[in-house]
Amino acid sequence: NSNDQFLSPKNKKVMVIGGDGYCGWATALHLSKKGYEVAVVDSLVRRLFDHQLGLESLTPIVSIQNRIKRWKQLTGKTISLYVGDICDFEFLAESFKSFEPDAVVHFGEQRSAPYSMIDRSRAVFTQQNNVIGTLNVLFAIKEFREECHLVKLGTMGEYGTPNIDIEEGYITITHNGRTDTLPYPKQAGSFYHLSKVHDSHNIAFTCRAWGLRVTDLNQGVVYGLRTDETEMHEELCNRFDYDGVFGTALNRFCVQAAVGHPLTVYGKGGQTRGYLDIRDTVQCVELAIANPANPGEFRVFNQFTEQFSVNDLAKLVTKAGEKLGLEVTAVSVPNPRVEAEEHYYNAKHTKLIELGLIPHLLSDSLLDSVLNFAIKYKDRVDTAQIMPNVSWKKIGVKPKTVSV
Ligand code: NAD
Ligand code: USQ
Repeated sequence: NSNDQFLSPKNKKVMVIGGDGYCGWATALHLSKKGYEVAVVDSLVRRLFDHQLGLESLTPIVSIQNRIKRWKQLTGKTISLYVGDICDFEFLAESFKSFEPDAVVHFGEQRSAPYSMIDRSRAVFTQQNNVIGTLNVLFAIKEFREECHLVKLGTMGEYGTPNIDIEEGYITITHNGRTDTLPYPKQAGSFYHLSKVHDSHNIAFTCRAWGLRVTDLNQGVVYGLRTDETEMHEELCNRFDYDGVFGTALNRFCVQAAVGHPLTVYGKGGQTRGYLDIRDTVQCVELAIANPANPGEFRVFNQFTEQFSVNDLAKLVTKAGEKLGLEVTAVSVPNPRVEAEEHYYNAKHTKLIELGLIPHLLSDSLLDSVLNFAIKYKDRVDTAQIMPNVSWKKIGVKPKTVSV
């Protein structure tokens, strides 16, 4: 295997920024299990958002310190922890100098589109946190670890929903008789999604100007809960968001079905996106690390395995729910977002498959297991958090506080 030299995780130190979050925690454990030396860097700001908005993960989650202790006790493996904000360059620089990463996986951003559309201050926070945080990571790599491979989480939402096929990062265009391969046009649909576009531009520039090596993973919507590692112990359990701000479509629908809430289809429900199982998120990141980009290369992968419309998801969850004896209904709620509700969507996603990704496709058994999980924890569901309450059109400068 020509990849053998990369696939050996020996002496490979991976810094997982955002390693206390949904994708980051599962990835940190997976890489640790595979023999990488892992450090989690996280400001824990996500736990603060939950407190501020009065939200809670469906699943109970213990502190990051106790998560890491439990992992050590079960596997003998050490995960280092750096608690701090990557927008604080001094903190980030110290973490780099102390850990000396060979690869950095960057999940550490404010990742909710609705959160970024609550009010002006949340919009500004999102772009400041995400864009400055990523810029700091780029500077830290240049200054302290020039060979380090950055694996950056982007989003499929950077492309929007154009009326032509979506390519992986770049498109070859012939214009007035001349041909060039250019970054694929970006038409993001929220201040959050736009922060990822801004990141991509800054990253592309630093690959060109400084020769950094970066892989941008334009990830679709993630669903699911368990990975081989998080299911080893209840204290390793991942977070699972179902509320109108942080919950994502399929995960929300499973919880709604479990508590007998009508499935919240926004508008016409023809909104189509790429989706993937969280077990594939961890697999994709591992593949990207094991096969690094070349110096100066800004490599872009579309990271999802299947496309669904919101209506497709509602149908699948209704069918799966019926099998478990649940009566599932769907309603069309006025769309709080500004987005196309019926549109063409065909996005390429072959590069990770070429590297060896074996997808876990959305199956009846997976839906059964996520639904059963939702049923298990249904007493923890705060049904008041289910309906969306952030409007793309009504966002204003007045700070929005949450009233009880
Ligand atoms: P999450 O909110 O669960 O986790 C993000 C983590 O980053 C949190 O633990 C948070 O405390 C930390 N963080 C945020 N800002 C930070 C900062 N300035 N310094 C240090 N730590 C910081 O989100 P997630 O769902 O795990 O998403 C992780 C990444 O993957 C994000 O970049 C997101 O945009 C991307 N992504 C997620 C999905 C999805 O469906 N969940 C889909 C596509 C892309
Ligand atoms: N939707 C509904 N009903 C719901 C929730 C969502 O119809 O109850 C619709 C939305 O209007 C949207 C689609 O489902 O058209 C997806 O929404 P989502 O909330 O599941 O996902 P999104 O806001 O796009 O954001 C999530 C993650 C984000 C990531 C993105 C990947 O929160 O971090 O970047 O998925 S992507 O969508 O490919 O850009």
